[in-house]
Amino acid sequence: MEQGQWRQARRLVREARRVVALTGAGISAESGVPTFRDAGGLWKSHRPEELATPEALARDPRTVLEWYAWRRSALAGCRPNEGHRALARFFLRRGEAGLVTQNVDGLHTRAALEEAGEDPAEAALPLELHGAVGRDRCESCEARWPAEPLGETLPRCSACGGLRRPDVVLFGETLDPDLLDRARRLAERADLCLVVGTSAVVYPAAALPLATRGAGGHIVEVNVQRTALTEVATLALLGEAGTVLPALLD
Ligand code: BJW
Ligand code: ZN
Repeated sequence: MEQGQWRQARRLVREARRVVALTGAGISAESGVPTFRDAGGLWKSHRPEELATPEALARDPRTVLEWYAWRRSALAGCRPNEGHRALARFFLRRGEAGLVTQNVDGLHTRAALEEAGEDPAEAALPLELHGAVGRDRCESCEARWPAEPLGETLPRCSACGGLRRPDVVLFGETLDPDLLDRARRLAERADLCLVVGTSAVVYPAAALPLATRGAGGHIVEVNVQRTALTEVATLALLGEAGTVLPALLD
């Protein structure tokens, strides 16, 4: 990567009064979590565009729940990497909330807990726009539980009998309006939006960096390849998040 680009990126980080970061599956790739749309990504071998929809869940709940059970077991061996850690340290140090993620793997939260010790400032905890695969929720009421292994029969809500399902946002489902509101406000107020490891094609998350830019702020992208957002970014740093983020933020 060019020296000049690095200098400029570091200056943007140093001089920004408010920073927001939007992350996607790419930041967890180096932890061994498959991405969605790259070669070898989840989308290819498992057709999640068919599985990750409310229609699939209604039609064939067992298959969808088994797919998530497989995802959970694959995640069990994964740990946060240097990219998650660098972001956690950065926001802890600045004492401001700013981390927004599309990921459901919980690795940002684990990195924040590990970097901050016993009592992490709320600042470093991410807004998880698409939910968390480690939680279940009732399809019909507000009940939520830690995820449990799948048994012989479909899991049901003890309060209302509704289907117990992963607490994630499927295609065509709406995001939690409060979370989305908070993320939008962060993006609008930030003078720098750091966009890490996302193809930036899934809305409304993909619109957040544009909100920063629309309000006069900068976008700095970190990705191993160009994306839908590269054209409108002030800077695009090509490289792996686990290498680029510590160099940029520490
Ligand atoms: C690295 C790397 C390394 C690799 N270092 N980088 C407006 C316009 C058009 C359509 C819509 C719209 N508004 C809403 C829609 C419909 C839809 C949508 O956006 N569709 C588009 C695909 C066109 N959106 C929705 O349905 C959302 N709901 C909603 O808006 O409700 C209201 C509404 C409904 C319908 C119509 C209109 C309004 C909900 C979206 C929920 C997304 N859910 C999923 C699954 C979550 C649960 C699960 O995990 O199973 O979320 S889909 C999947 O995509 C997952 C991800 O969070 C999300 C984003 O993917 P991400 O993170 O970008 O991953 P990849 O694989 O795409 O990219 C990885 C990147 O990393 C690549 O660029 C690599 O190069 C890079 N990389 N290694 C750095 N080491
Ligand atoms: Zn219920």
